[in-house]
Amino acid sequence: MAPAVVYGSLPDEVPLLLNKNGLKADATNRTYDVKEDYEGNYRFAPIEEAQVSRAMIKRYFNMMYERAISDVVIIGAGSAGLSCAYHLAKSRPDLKITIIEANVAPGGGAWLGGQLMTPMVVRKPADRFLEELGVPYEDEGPFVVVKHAALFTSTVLSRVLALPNVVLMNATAVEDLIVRPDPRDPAGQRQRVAGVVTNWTLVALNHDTQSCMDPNVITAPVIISATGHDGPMGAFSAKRLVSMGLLKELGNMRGLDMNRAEPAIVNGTREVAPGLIMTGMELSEHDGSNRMGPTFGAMMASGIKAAREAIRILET
Ligand code: 48N
Repeated sequence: MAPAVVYGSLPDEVPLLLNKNGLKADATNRTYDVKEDYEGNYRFAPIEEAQVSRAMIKRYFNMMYERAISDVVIIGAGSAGLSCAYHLAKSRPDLKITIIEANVAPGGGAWLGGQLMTPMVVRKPADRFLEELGVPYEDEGPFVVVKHAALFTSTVLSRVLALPNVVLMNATAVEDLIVRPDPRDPAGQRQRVAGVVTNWTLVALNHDTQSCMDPNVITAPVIISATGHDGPMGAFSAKRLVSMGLLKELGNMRGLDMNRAEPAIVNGTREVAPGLIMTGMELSEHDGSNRMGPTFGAMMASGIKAAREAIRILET
């Protein structure tokens, strides 16, 4: 039996290999004195506390280093942002897709249906996305009902996180946009969004209490903003476009009208500024379209359209 790790001596950096599931395997093939015993003698493999720190630090900061240059950044991991990430990552597995989510918990407003009730209504034909994800629902004719909104959100989130070309940085806020002269404009007059400025969310929310907490940056040729219409940072990019002079004024979301709101959001999903695509309810603030209330099909379809727009831009 190979010796267990002697307490107080960190094992050398173990070369990591990909195993059949794409997970990292301990290349030394050591065996440990472990026992899955629920009768009172459960034994774990030994560990040094610093090994846990190193396992996290190495992966997270390697990821930050590698994703400082991404192909697509998606701001916001709500139903639109996650639907976009799923469709984009599946369609273009070559793209490095980085999701920035301000909350610790991704998912945005899609953990519940309406008024804290749990069922989620999705109008046809957006039920096709539920089929693709394998989310069960009840068919009510013109719409379907997922028994709990969290069933959709947890499913799309898990599918997105399992895709090898997607990384999620949650508890991380986009607190500005990188803008530079658009290289596609021979006159050199047009501005292009070329990345995001980030900080830990708790830092971004506390700039008034501490100075000099400067941000980090991630550059990418395409940014997709899906920051919603409410919440502490809702409609972030739409508001920033106005304050930096790239948008004359906010359209401001109109009253509730499901039949007008959902097609307006999906059909209006587009590149609202060079390099910046907008999707989901943030678009209602940008354009002044109606809100739809507790029906989520437009978020899914808008996210898919945003992914298709990103591919179009990257391929031109
Ligand atoms: O769920 P949301 O808010 O936004 P969408 O557009 O994905 O879905 C909207 C949908 O839930 C509705 O509002 C429904 C359909 N109701 C309509 C109605 O009429 O009321 O997700 C946005 C995500 C959130 O998780 C935020 O935390 C995040 O974006 N976020 C940010 N993340 C990083 N940096 C930021 N600056 C930022 N701002 C928001």
